[in-house]
This record gives sequence, structure tokens and C-alpha cells, in this order.
Amino acid sequence: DASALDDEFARTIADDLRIEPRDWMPDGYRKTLVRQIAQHAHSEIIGMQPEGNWLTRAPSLRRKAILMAKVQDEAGHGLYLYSAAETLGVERAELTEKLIEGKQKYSSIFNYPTLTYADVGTIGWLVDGAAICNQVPLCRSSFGPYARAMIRVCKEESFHQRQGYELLSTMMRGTDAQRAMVQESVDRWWWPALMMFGPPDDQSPNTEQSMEWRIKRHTNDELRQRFVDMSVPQAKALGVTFPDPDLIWNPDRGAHDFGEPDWSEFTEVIKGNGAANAERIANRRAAHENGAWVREAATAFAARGQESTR
Ligand code: FAQ
Repeated sequence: DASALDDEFARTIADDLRIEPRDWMPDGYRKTLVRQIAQHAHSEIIGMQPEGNWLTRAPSLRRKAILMAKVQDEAGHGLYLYSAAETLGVERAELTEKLIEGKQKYSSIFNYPTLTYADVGTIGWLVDGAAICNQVPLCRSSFGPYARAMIRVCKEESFHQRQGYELLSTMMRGTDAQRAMVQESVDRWWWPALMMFGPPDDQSPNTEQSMEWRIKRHTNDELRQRFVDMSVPQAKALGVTFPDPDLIWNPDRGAHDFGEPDWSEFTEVIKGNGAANAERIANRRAAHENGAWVREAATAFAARGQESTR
């Protein structure tokens, strides 16, 4: 009966075991997972655009090969995540529809434009760095297919982070103009990267329940703090600074104090009013419409295959 199912679900969570697609789960748990995994998948797919913008203008064959591999990885991540969402009973087509109609979110970070090639390095270093910080704990998320997808995603994100850092460190050993380009890029991306972790804990409606269900393992503020502490020594090694006058080591806390991101900017961006929101969705919609013939052909081909086996 219902309470026995509820008990079994609660026990699985308490024992730190995984919930699998065929297991009974509360509606709220399913709904939260669909929301988070779909948003995550959309982020990977929309996240191909800012860096994809530089594919035809990479400064060398080596940089182009690295960037192409990275952007293709993001497509792969999107597909693993849509597959994980499908185990919860939603269709990828339905999620894509919701994305292009603006009914489901994707990460705020991808609504900022990529103005210079240094942005490719900064995205790798800071955006993938933040993504790793957020996603490594998700490898222990209570929903099996999501947790397992995260393992491979995190390995690939580590490569992305390293290539970004390596790109920036190469530029920092270049000319004054290159160093200035790196610093200008870091100045633009630092605050948006901090916003990737979501609103402050006291304004995060989903954290408490998601922590109880062990979908999330840490709060937004905990992960943001971890990211700041991890990034400061890396910035020092690179020779760049972060645009935050309040950023300082606090020996009592054993952590860095830092300033408050502009949460009104965050709210505007997730409402659809960021610099690049309209362009990102227009591109996604066009790609979807231009791909209609591929989906139709694949469906027709599959139907014919079924007929011939009858
Ligand atoms: N952007 O109550 P909370 C990548 C929404 S990394 C937009 O705290 P929650 C790799 C939130 O959905 C980026 N919306 O929510 C890559 C909720 O709205 P809703 C993707 C945001 O879920 C690198 C509302 O605000 N990573 O793609 C954001 O407990 C380079 C209230 O927030 C993931 O998605 C935001 N930044 O915590 C790709 C990781 N933050 O849905 C290409 C998985 C919050 O109720 C190139 N997701 N919101 O309408 C998570 O860990 C969580 O969902 C959080 C938010 C931490 C993002």
C-alpha cells in the first residue's frame, strides 16, 4: 500500500542507496528531478552557442581542434541528460518544445556574450570550474541515472576546465595586449560565474527539499564558497585579479569573504532579459526547425525497418 511504498522510498534515501526509474517515488521527487535534469540538459545544449561563436575564428588549428572537441562534448552531455530525464517518463521532444517556448529554464551563464577569444579560456576555467564544483556532488545524487550520467560528464568537464586554464596561461605569457584581454574577460565573467550556483540559500525555494531527498548534497551558498576558495589561488597563479574589493581571506572562518553578486541582474537574466537570451533561443529554435527533415526521415526509416521484419 501507499505508506509501505513511502517507507521503502524513505529507507532507500536514508541508507544512501539509489532510486531507480522503476522504483516507486513521490510525485514531488519526480517533478523536481525532471525540472533540474531538463534545465541541466538545456544548459548543455544552449551552452554550445557562446563558444561555438568562436569556432570559425580560432587562432590556430590546435585551438580549433580543442574547441570543437569541447563543444561536441557539451552536445553529448545534453544527450545523456535528456536520456536520464526520459527514464522519468518525459520525452526529449517535449522538453525541447518547452525550452524553445521559454517554459523551462537553462543556466543564466549562457546569456552573456563571448566578445573575445580570451572568453573561450575564461569559460573553460571559471564556467566549467563552477560546473565541476556543482556537479561532482551530483555523482552521489539519489537518482541513479542522473548520478551515473554525472560521472562521465565530470570527467569531460575536467578536461574543459584544464584547456581553459591552459589557454589563459598561454595568453598571460604573451603580450601586454593579451594579458589585458584576459583580465578584461575575467572581469566580465567572475560575477556571472558566482550566480551559476543559484540564489542565496535563504532565497532558494528548492534547496531544503532537494537536500532532504539527497538530490542536492550541498546548498547553493556552500558550493559558491567552495568555488571562490578554489579559484583564488588559481587566479594568483595566472596573474589575474577578480573584480571584487571585498574578496579577502578570513583566517577565522578558514575561507574567503567575498562580495554579494548583483541578484537583481540574476533575476532579470533568468526572466529572459539578459544580453543574449533572445539570440540563444532564436538559434535553438532555428536549429530545431531546420532539423525537422532529419527527424522525419529517421522516423520513416525506423518504420520501414519494422515492416520488413514482420
Ligand atoms: N540559472 O531553488 P533554487 C553546464 C532557478 S553548467 C538559471 O536554488 P535549485 C556546463 C532554479 O531553477 C550549468 N536558473 O533551485 C557547461 C529555480 O527556478 P525553477 C548547468 C537558475 O534547482 C559549461 C529558481 O532559480 N548546471 O551546463 C539558476 O534547487 C560550459 C530557484 O533556485 C546545472 O544545471 C541559474 N544559475 O538549484 C556547458 C546543474 N540558479 O526551476 C557548456 C544542476 C537557480 O523553480 C559550456 N542543477 N535557478 O523555475 C543544480 O544543481 C540546481 O538546479 C541549481 C539551482 C544549483 C542550478
